Amino acid sequence: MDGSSPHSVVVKTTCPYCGTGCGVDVRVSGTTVEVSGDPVHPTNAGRLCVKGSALGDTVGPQGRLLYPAIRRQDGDQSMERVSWDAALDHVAQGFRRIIEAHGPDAVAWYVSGQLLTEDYYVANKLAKGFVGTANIDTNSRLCMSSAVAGHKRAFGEDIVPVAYDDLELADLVVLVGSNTAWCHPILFQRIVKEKERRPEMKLVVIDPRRTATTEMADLHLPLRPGTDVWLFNGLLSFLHQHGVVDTAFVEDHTTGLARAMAIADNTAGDLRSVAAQCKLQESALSEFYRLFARTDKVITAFSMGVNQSSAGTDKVNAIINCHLLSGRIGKPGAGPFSITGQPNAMGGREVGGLSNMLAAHMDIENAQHRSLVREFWQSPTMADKPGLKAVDLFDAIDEGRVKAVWIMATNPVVSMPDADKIKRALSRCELVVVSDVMAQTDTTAFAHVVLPAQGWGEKSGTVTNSERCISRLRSFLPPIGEARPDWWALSEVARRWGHAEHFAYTAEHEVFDEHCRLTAAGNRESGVGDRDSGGEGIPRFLNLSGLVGMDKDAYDGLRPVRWPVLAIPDSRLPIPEVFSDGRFYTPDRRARFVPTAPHMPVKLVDEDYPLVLNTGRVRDHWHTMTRTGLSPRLASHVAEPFVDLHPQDALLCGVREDQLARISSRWGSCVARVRLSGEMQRKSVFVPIHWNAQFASDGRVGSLVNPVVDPVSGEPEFKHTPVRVEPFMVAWHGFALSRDDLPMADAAWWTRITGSGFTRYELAGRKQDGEWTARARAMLGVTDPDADWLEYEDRSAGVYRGALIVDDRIAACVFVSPRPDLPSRAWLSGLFTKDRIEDVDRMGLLVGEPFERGEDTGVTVCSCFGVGRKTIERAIRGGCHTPKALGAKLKCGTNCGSCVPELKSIIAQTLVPG
Ligand SMILES: Nc1nc2c(c(=O)[nH]1)N[C@H]1C(S)=C(S)[C@@H](COP(=O)(O)OP(=O)(O)OC[C@H]3O[C@@H](n4cnc5c(=O)[nH]c(N)nc54)[C@H](O)[C@@H]3O)O[C@H]1N2
Ligand SMILES: Nc1nc2c(c(=O)[nH]1)N[C@H]1C(S)=C(S)[C@@H](COP(=O)(O)OP(=O)(O)OC[C@H]3O[C@@H](n4cnc5c(=O)[nH]c(N)nc54)[C@H](O)[C@@H]3O)O[C@H]1N2
Ligand code: SF4
Ligand SMILES: [Mo]
Repeated sequence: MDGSSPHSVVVKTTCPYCGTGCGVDVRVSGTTVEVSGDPVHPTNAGRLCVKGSALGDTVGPQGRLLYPAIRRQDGDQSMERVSWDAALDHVAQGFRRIIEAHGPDAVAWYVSGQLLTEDYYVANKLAKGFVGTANIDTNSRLCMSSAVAGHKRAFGEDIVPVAYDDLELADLVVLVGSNTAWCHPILFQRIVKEKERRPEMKLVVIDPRRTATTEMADLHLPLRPGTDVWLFNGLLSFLHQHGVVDTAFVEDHTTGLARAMAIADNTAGDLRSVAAQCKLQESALSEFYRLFARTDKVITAFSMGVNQSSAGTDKVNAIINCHLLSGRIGKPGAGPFSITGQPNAMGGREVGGLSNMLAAHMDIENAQHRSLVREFWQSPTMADKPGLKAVDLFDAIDEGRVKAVWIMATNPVVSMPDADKIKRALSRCELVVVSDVMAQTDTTAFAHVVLPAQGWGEKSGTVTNSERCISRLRSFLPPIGEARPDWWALSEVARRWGHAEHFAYTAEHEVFDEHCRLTAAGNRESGVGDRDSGGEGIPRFLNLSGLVGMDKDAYDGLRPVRWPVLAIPDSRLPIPEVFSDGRFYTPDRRARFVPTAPHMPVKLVDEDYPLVLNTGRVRDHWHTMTRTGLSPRLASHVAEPFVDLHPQDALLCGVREDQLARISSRWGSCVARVRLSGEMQRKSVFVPIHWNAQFASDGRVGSLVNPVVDPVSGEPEFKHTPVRVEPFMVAWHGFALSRDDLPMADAAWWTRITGSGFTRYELAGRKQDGEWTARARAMLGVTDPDADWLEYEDRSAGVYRGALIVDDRIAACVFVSPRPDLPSRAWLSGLFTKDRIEDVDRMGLLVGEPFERGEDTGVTVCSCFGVGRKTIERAIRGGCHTPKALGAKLKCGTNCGSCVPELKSIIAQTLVPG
């Protein structure tokens, strides 16, 4: 904290969204929280993307889980508020009863990369060291467990060998299965900025879809989904054939080349067959291979298009193989780079949050590692075999083998594959405990006990970003309701089980210190140039010995620091580039080439399910929307769930743009608005992951997803599920904006988002009986016959408009049509900010469009400055033909830059003649 005056205290903290890990400066005055980028944070140097900039909108009490509660066993089974003591007694007794009767493996934890390192450490220690079960898995299983498995196979330890600075040093950045522009915006901006400075730097994007990221690329390879292993085997073969081999490095520091090479040559030995397999143009593929071959400083960065696949771990190793062969690893500006999704995905890996890991980068299956950790923890009953991975864990709950589960900081009813099965599993489970910050989520609906956790701004601890940089989250707000830190709740249960002295933490820094000491324990890698263990100990690159012994003040003052942090006598010595000495963490200290035999992930596409479902993220929402759903600024960029298809597939499925469609797989179905963006290849459809029962009647795409997993990592195949798409037939489309919450009884389909001073509902229904006045008034809850009620109806056309005015302000409005051609929401939203509705506004409401030209700004494109598409189109027609010119006139794209790719594409579309 640094305070120049008592009125402007700045708290330095870290953004709780993506794994980029930007530093945030917070100023609190009264009830307003102002955020800006931390100018001295090494990650973002003062910048924030739109989600980061809108953090202030998400810290209020709205929707928060305020008190612990237990489900009543009788009557309506509602949740009853109880004291923390009573709730924790209930949890401790319930778990103990099940452990005593059925053994430790009958209980489980399902945790999250959104926990802080301190929470994660305590959860892992409690389960593995004091209950004696490794049934603690995390949503990181769904996210980057393939990267972890790939790193371990190749390097012997889960090490990310690249830092963000390397991206700026690289001459070629290859992004594989990563929509970085939307999902890691500040990282992407760093690449784009560097490319502007050095136009010779090249960006290649490998993604079946056209995305905001491909929009900025020099070369986009829209490969057939799931064919990455062929593509990188082909590259390995190509490099070998063209002599791009670092022979000295390969001979001295690797093993396994011959087998990996044989597989690559056999499966992808010639360009033509790879191009055919990946459905790419041979010329484009060859351009990429040649570019890769001739560029020394190349980084291959990858995320969910690689990891979330039944061939995920092989995809990772196929990429790493190419870097090992060319010796492009352990050098500035070169290496394979797994970009992590969640703010603390990396911290979770450090404390061993996955069910097949131990703590501090040690292995649960290694007896020497186990005994070190057992001794360190003074553990009475140490788990000695890997626990269940997420998909298996919920199967075990479904089958009654696991009878109690404690879910923390994740929403599996939405985010797991085959998500309807998760509902069934939780409804059968004897004891479901959920720790969350929000009261109503699809998962808390199944809880027997809910425990309120502290949210961002309240909680305190550390997170580690994609480049191994540890940053502090600092609290700057008092906890809301009775919210407590997650590590505290876990420690209190441990205390009730008689382990008080081992969980006697009074504050976060004590947990962090213990974690740092464990990374140093038995880790003889204590200095630069002295990487040998001398035959003793357990050498690990993860080493935080330099952070051991911090008291609260030192911890509070901790600046962002990238590990390893070594306690060496001369701490000014620079930390070596990872692997720069060519020594890895396998028993023989050599890296491994891993043979990767390609196979198609999707075997099930057939006449019934002819399309491949790809799922992923949109720019302004975060996962299940529990927090971004609170921000009007973030809500309007993409206001509804959509299904994006190729126009020809849409034709074949009988669905039309802007109509609704049902998407079904063998596992489940959802309903979304049809979009024909031109970004999809034939046979592929894309649906965003964010919508769920809190925000839509039928929007949970997780219910469709094939629960098949990668055989090595256990990561599910989120990107390729066979589906079909059909029209969702309705008689009317509509929307309502209302200051009060509305019941959705009249609609066959609805979605809901937050606006400034209102909630916006998109609606569709089956019953069209012409009685719209009564229906509309009932929908908006208008009972007073003398209410100031405006309406327009054209019965023959099926068009209806109604608005309620209270004290000269608009209170609610509803618009209905047989087609989705409804009035502009942007214009109507603006009316809710007016203190007084004028006559022209009343007329506009009746006519269904603004009376004054220019009042309709259109759908939000730039969320930072609230600039809409129509405003942008007008400026383009007025002569602004570059994103820069638009930025100069309207400011759009000049803050976080996430909308620049969209600005480019709007310019192209607007300037097309006709
Ligand atoms: N706005 C926003 N940002 C986020 C998040 C969020 O919810 N919202 N979540 C965070 C988290 S936890 C994560 S994990 C990251 C995810 O970040 P990303 O991985 O960038 O995001 P996704 O949209 O899941 O998928 C990435 C891309 O993989 C492509 N893809 C699908 N199949 C294949 C394939 O077979 N091969 C290849 N090469 N590509 C394929 C998809 O078309 C998609 O564009 O984002 C983080 N950042
Ligand atoms: N179809 C499909 N499904 C996917 C993916 C995909 O690409 N496609 N991606 C997968 C990936 S990569 C990920 S990471 C997951 C994410 O999926 P989830 O983890 O299920 O999503 P979130 O909405 O982030 O859930 C976090 C929950 O924790 C709460 N919370 C926030 N902070 C705290 C805290 O400090 N303590 C506690 N106790 N609770 C807190 C939030 O309110 C929220 O309810 O989704 C996965 N599911
Ligand atoms: S890129 Fe955006 S969401 Fe990610 S950490 Fe930075 S500000 Fe937060
Ligand atoms: Mo993730």
